[in-house]
Amino acid sequence: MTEPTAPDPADAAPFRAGLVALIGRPNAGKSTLLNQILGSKLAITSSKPQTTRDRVVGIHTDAVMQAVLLDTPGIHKAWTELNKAMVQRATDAVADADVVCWIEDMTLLAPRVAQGGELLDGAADAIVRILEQAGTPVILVANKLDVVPPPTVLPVIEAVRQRLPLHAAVPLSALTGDGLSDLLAEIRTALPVGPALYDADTWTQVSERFLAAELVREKVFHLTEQEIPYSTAVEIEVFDESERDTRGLIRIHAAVIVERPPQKAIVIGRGGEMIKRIGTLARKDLERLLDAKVHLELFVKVEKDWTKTAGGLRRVGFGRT
Ligand SMILES: Nc1nc2c(ncn2[C@@H]2O[C@H](COP(=O)(O)OP(=O)(O)OP(=O)(O)O)[C@@H](O)[C@H]2O)c(=O)[nH]1
Ligand SMILES: [Mg+2]
Repeated sequence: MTEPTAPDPADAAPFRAGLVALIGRPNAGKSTLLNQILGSKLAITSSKPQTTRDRVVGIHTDAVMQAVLLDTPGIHKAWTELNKAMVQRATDAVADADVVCWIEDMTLLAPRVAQGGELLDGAADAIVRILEQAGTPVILVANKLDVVPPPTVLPVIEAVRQRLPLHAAVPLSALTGDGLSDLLAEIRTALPVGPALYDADTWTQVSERFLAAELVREKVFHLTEQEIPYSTAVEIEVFDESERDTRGLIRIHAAVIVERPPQKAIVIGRGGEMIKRIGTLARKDLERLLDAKVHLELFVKVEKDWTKTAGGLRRVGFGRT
């Protein structure tokens, strides 16, 4: 006869680790959710769609799991080479992941219940097809619950369940963090049992150079209109840390790349006013993030029609993170 033994807490909660892809339509709140989970600003966000262009990796580690989170560009109909590359990034992330969080914007879908129309639109349908093909377990994240009455969300979740088997559905607000602990608990149950993939204090895989370029690009998204944000890339040409230890100073030179000369004039602004605002805001964020003083020099250059060809994407450094 075997003696009963006290349950080992480690058995009750075996450590789990794996890859979690955050996918969804543009503007759904994927990057906001990543930042909320990490408790730090890693991914740039804006009220304009198609802000994220490449995948951004953030790592959440707690006592019971390590979730390696992949933020991805929004899934949309893609015409230019840049847009095709963006959607491909998201599709690849789904294939690589142990679990997918499909972030949906309830401010878009929930009002359709009252209108009696189709709950799932073409964008949701495109996402369902990608998920079906990959066969990765899916958690539906019904986002922006701070501004949508919770009862209106249930029919949307039901409609999704009828199209696609779900591991779980979690209503939350990525902006306020309300509901986040439920999501983390569901993510954990979908991850394989296994050891951490990264040190517990590693929180991202992206380089400081990439973060610097992204923060400058975010300010262009916030401060310019129409096609300008979508025609802009940022390349870091100098990232000089030689005085980081002695004076706490980092010198950064970045090129803001646009597609056509009139766009260059707009990004520079009258008397250089626009590029100055972009630089000032980006420098403040960078100093916080890098915990150093930052000397940021920006200049604007034209790389004709860079979004439209594969060669153009390479010339602006797209995909080098
Ligand atoms: N009210 C509210 N707004 C949110 C919430 N989550 C995100 N937003 C806003 O939605 C907008 C888009 O957020 P992002 O996180 O940039 O969206 P994304 O899905 O990463 O967008 P792309 O990178 O363009 O695909 C921003 O203005 C956010 O502040 C939320 O829970 N509530
Ligand atoms: Mg994003």
